[in-house]
Amino acid sequence: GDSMDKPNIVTCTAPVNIAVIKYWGKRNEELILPINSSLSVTLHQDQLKTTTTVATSRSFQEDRIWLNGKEEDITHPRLQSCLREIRRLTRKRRNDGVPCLDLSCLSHKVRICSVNNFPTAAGLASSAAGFACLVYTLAQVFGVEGELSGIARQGSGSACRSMYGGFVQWIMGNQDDGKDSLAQQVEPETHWPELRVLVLVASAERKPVGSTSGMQTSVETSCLLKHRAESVVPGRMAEMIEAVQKKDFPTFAELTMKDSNQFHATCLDTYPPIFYLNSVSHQIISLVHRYNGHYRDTRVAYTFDAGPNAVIFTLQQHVPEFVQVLKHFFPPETKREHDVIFSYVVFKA
Ligand code: 2P0
Repeated sequence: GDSMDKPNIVTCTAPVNIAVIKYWGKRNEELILPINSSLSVTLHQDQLKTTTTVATSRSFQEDRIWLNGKEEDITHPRLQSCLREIRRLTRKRRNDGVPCLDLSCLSHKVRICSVNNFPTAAGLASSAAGFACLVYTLAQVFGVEGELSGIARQGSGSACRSMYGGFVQWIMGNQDDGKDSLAQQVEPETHWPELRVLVLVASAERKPVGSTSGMQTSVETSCLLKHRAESVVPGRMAEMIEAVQKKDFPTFAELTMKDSNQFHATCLDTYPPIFYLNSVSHQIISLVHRYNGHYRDTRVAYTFDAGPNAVIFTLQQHVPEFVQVLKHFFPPETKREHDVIFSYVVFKA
């Protein structure tokens, strides 16, 4: 066709984030508004990440999406929310007189291709990187800038935190319209260069209960979750932010482990109960406490999301020794039923 039919193509990547104060439970399902604030560490780019390419062209008849090479249903309500909100913002910016590259592209349909470099739905926060990347890439294509975490949040709650690097809080907000439920950087990625993140893959199988339905059941049935959201997390957020700002590893580590444990306790308090940890997860928890106890110092912390994989936080100087300890207790050649630890990967925060 003529030059007007040339597609406009943009590719971006977004990294996974690991929550140290966990998000679990919504007060509004449609807008994805949480019952508590949360805080996470965004991994370094080029580690665990999603890569998304968006193309727009006058010649495309409809919006379409492919995830890891397979075409998926574009009518998914959360996808539709993100597309609608980006197009709304584009229109609004343009009506405000902000110059743009191509006025005609607003009516254009999009084709989206997204790939993860890690297993999807194994509790490795694939939806967080995925929706963050989708929203960011769409914004690039349509030429919109500024606050986008409120849109990413409507794709998947935890995705709003992957819109920023470093240490990021998702402030729950208190408005009914969700306009104040946004992510905010607490410290940039350069803040704590000695911090390391190890991902221990305990199982790459798909998790039994998805986060969205799991947290819904927890909100309906767990009084521990209500207590946590109202009386524990507000104080813990303040302590965690202070620990991050001071680079106080023992406090950061202790809060991280306590918050992971309380999240999994709320899963057990859910009825019917939800089990995300397996025997390997429990062994890792014991090992970390024995290791720290040996030194009478909190040198290593664990955290677990909606799956059995452990994420370990430590400082650079302790990585070689702790990896040796892991190799000793979980030799790679050992065959275990379904919970084989098959990789230790060291990441920079
Ligand atoms: C977190 N998780 O803060 C917590 C810890 C899992 C355990 O955010 O329904 O996939 O899309 O908003 O974001 C997983 O929840 O759920 C999650 P939706 P999401 O990282």
